[in-house]
Amino acid sequence: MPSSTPPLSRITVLSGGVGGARFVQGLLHGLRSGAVPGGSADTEVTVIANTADDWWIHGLKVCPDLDTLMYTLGDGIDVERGWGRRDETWSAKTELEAYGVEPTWFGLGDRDIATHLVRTQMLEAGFTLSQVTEALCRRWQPGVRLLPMSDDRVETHIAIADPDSPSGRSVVHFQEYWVRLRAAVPAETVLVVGQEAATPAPGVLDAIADADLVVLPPSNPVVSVGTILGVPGIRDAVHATTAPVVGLSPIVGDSHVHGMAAQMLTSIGVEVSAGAVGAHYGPRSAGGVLDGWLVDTRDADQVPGLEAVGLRARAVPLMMSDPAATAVMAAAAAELVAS
Ligand code: FO1
Repeated sequence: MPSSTPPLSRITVLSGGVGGARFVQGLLHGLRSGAVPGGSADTEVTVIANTADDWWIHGLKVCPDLDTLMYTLGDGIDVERGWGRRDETWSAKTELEAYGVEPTWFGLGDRDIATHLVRTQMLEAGFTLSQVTEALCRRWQPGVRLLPMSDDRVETHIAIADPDSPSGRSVVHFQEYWVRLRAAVPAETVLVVGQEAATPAPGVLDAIADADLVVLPPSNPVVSVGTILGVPGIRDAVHATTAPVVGLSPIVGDSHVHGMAAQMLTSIGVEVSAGAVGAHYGPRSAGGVLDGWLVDTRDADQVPGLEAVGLRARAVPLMMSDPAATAVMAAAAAELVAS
């Protein structure tokens, strides 16, 4: 490790669900194995999670990205699905269907329901989402400090063309767009309800200001990282932090690796390419939030264009096939902005 490598005592990651969770898992693997220059097993990792996917369903508050991070890092996740619990059963879901209770297209597993019952009871008792998350993590021990982006209610809704509606459009909750519609229809507009009135959760702004490194993992740049940055005060904090800020492209080639980043980028008029997402986040020298941007080796031709707009850029393999491969990505991200 070159002696010039600054120590990484505190790393802060702004994360969505599946992609972000896989990245953080690899980052922790890299820190523990000494693969991340300047980092170690003692490095404190704070994850600021997107909560705009959250949804009240069957009277329960479901927080998909918080739970995917908590279950993945706490080793309770169903790896195939990328959400919900391993060894899950679906008796409650089957009974709800027998009662004809909608939506039947969104399934809560029996084990997962316990998490939502605890969370809903605590919220109704007056605890904040931050306090609930801290309590749930006492069981799961994710190995990071897991913070919701805000304790206020923020929910992403999607406007879609709807020939059956008099206005020709209808608005659906993000979960309906993603789960029932499978993001198969164009998203005309992304509406993040409650975002303007939201405030960063306790500890969020300090975690950004006090970090030695801030990372934007390969989560959805619009409805995951974008919704976190959109909480008033957070984008400014990332722009202003003394820590270097580095991101990893969720787009490889001409599409996303997982999820629906392509549809979301198109809906906000951003080209679906690794370079365009880096430019969308923008270099801090031009008012953006990034110092460095990693693209996949297949997009190496986009590195010069990124450097031309003021970003440090490098092409490395970005397939998070396992924690060891992801650890190499995390190390490359730290190295890119270390000097
Ligand atoms: N995704 C699905 O495709 N089908 C489901 O029935 C479903 C249920 C579900 C329940 C709890 C939870 O935390 C996540 C769930 N998800 C489901 C995934 C969820 O839509 C995504 O994890 C995020 O919202 C998008 O990143």
